[in-house]
Amino acid sequence: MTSSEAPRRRTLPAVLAAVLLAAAAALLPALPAAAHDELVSTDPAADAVLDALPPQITFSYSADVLPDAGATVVEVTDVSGASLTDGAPQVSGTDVTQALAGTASGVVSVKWRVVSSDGHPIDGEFAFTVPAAAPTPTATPSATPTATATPTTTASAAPTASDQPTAAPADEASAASPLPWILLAVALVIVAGVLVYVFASRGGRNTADGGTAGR
Ligand SMILES: [Cu+2]
Repeated sequence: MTSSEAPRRRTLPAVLAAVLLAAAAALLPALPAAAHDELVSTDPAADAVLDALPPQITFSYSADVLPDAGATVVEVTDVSGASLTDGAPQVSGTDVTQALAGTASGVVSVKWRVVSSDGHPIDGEFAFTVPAAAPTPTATPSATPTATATPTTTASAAPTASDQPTAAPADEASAASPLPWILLAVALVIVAGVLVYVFASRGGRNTADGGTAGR
């Protein structure tokens, strides 16, 4: 909002801008001559991944928001669109708190609207994620004996297996384990390459789109 207002104001003649400002000051005498407020942070933060639905969402703004009833609207919905809010949002100074109720898994969408201290409504939305309930751990985690299972012994261990009474589990483990590790290593290399590419390309044009910077 601030970013869309500033260029327009610059294009207007100075006299017209002064007249508009005077008219606005006359129409809104009680309000301080301030700029838009901005949403500074939220808890949980946007795109956060949580273990469970939090009991509440807190929005922190750059200035006091209008505490009038109905001025603040918060909608919190799960993937199916069901509302997760519990009661009305509470305004306290620069903070708005919305209690939540129910359970959710997946993406939780948050839409908010407040009236900032200069009388202008501002709004926005974000989302966070509540993963599906983790499956209950049924089996004990990998009860393989932690003997010295050197993978090289499997090739020549056929004739004299005197030191290994149970050779079958060791063979299965050593035969199954290398492939996932190789795939993981390849994936890590690919991810690292992509990250290097992204950061390198972003560094060249970071002034082009600073939209998320807040100005
Ligand atoms: Cu404003």
